[in-house]
Amino acid sequence: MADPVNEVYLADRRFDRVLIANRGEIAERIQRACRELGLKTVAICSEADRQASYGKTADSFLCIGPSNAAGSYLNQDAILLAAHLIGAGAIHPGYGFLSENAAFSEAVEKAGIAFIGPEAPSIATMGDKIAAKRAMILAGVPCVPGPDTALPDDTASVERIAREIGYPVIIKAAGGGGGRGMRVVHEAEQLHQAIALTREEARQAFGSAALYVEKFLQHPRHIEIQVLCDIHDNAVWLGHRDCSMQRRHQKVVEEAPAPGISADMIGPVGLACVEACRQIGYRGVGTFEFLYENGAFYFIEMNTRLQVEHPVTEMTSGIDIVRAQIMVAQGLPLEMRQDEVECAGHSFECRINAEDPESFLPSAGMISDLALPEGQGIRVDTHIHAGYRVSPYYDSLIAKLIVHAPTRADAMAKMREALSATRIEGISTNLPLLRALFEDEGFARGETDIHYLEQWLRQRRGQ
Ligand code: MV4
Repeated sequence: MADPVNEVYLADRRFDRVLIANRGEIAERIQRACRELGLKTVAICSEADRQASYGKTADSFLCIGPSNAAGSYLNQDAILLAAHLIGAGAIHPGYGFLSENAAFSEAVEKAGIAFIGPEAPSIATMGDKIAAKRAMILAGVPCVPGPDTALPDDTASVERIAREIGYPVIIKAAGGGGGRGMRVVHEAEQLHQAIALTREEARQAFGSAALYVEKFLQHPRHIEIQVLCDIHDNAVWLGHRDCSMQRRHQKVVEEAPAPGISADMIGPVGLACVEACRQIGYRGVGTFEFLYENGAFYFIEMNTRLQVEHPVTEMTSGIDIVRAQIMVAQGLPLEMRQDEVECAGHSFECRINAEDPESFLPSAGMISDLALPEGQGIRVDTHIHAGYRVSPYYDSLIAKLIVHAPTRADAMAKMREALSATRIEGISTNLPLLRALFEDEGFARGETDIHYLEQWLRQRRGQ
């Protein structure tokens, strides 16, 4: 490397021991990537996870707090203390917990430890959905119609803005995201009450009363673009995913690529995402979330973390996203250029949850017996085993079943086979629901939108 400044920066960010500030399947996934890179691993746990197998395979294992996440996986001081005690040079936050906490990213880096994720200002910008939208408009990323500024207070201006956009509109909290703090408004008469209610919720839940308004899209699909950026101004996008199959903002099935979206349609959007990353000096992995309706893409949010559904993109792109994420955190340059990224075949992921298939209530308890599928094009990311006790303290995801095949129809057939070879005894899971979904003809035709699964569940209950 010719640039001496970069050389220093590179040396500064190198590390040989990674603390994984997470649990469950993703703790195991990150550990695998660390080992492949020759890095030592530090696992942490709460009291509920003392028996977890990710603790046994790590080089160090510390219990840092009680079962409730606030005292353990969200306890920044305890995690930093653990990192100092064991001499970890980096912290990987996984997803959820502290992964999108700007203050944590900053505290970690201030402590001389590499945060395996973006710098605090990038996280903060994307956490403020108005600032995120403004950054995207500046970079040429297509956004949902509506101002990139907070709603003013005066009634007349608000009414004019909504009228200009055209009803229905959606009121969203700047501090919200992931489905929290939003309200649809169908006519002017409902506008002021909706704003008052959403503002109050936003104040309570996010500590900020800032709101913004957009055109409400009634039947969109949810399509994501995965990006990967180093600190040397290189950025690539790794194709797209369709995550429309959700219930109450919890994704159930994801796939890559999004069916029926041609390279011509999405190519310019992917390039705009990469351009946005360069403009804001983004580091690490990220996901641009879009709504897609009537042939057009509309940015809604950017996730600044590794996502649950990253495997479908790994299967189609052949790129180990977690390995790349750790390498860019070390200051290393990306190993691939955009013209070397080639996506092939089709991948599905099913999220297997410990929950009642009718009521969706979490199902805790001991897994008495377990059979997982194997074979060509089949991947299972999980932390469970026979004798494992599913804890009521954390989210109900217990395994991700991922398949890859040449075509979407082949991948669906492989998923049907993989689901039928999966047996989890002792607790309830959503396996029956997933099996039925992969028999659904509308889904097979790729005729889904963000409401499809909820409508399908209602119809199924009606029968
Ligand atoms: C929208 C929308 C329709 N129009 N914005 C929900 C989660 C958050 N990320 C944004 N969300 C939505 N924003 C406009 N202008 C519909 C949703 C939405 C949704 C989006 C993605 C996946 C599932 C969803 C379920 C309900 C509503």
